[in-house]
Amino acid sequence: MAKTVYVLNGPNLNLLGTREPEKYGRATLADVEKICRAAGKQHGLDIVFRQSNVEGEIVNWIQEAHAKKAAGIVLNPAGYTTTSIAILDALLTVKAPVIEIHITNIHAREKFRQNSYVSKAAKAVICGFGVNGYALAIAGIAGMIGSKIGTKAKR
Ligand code: CA2
Repeated sequence: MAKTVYVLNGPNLNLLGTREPEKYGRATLADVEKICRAAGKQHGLDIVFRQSNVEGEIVNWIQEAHAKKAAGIVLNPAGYTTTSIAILDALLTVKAPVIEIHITNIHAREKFRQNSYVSKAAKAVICGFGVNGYALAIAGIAGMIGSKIGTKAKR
């Protein structure tokens, strides 16, 4: 049976593609889901793809991913990146690799976007590749867990 990667998206990402295309591009969240499913297929991984504007719902999904023994979590915490100790605490219980992703290069933006709590629990961080960063994150997990065409890496 294929292993599952949870791709979780934080607040306002449901509006992706509707404003600030110069920063975030024109892809919608539905396009991002397609990118993730294609990357999952390529690496023999099932994808659970979700978005919420509610912090506790994201915490619940992280707990669900852990309980269901997901192979990894790709998380764009969006506005919760720099505020949510609840999300950090949930991630700290997860044994599988957590990849933090941002569409934009948060380090080239305002200072307040740069101090990520999520990074403290993340195995890796991807930012600045636009929405293709999601495919890179899934490929990264495939490599870490030695899935299908991924190369097994030491943890
Ligand atoms: O670059 C990223 O992926 C961010 O996580 C996006 C967040 C921002 O708060 C982070 O600092 C960086 C913003 C999410 C909302 O994004 C929208 C983009 C376009 C249209 C509507 C919402």
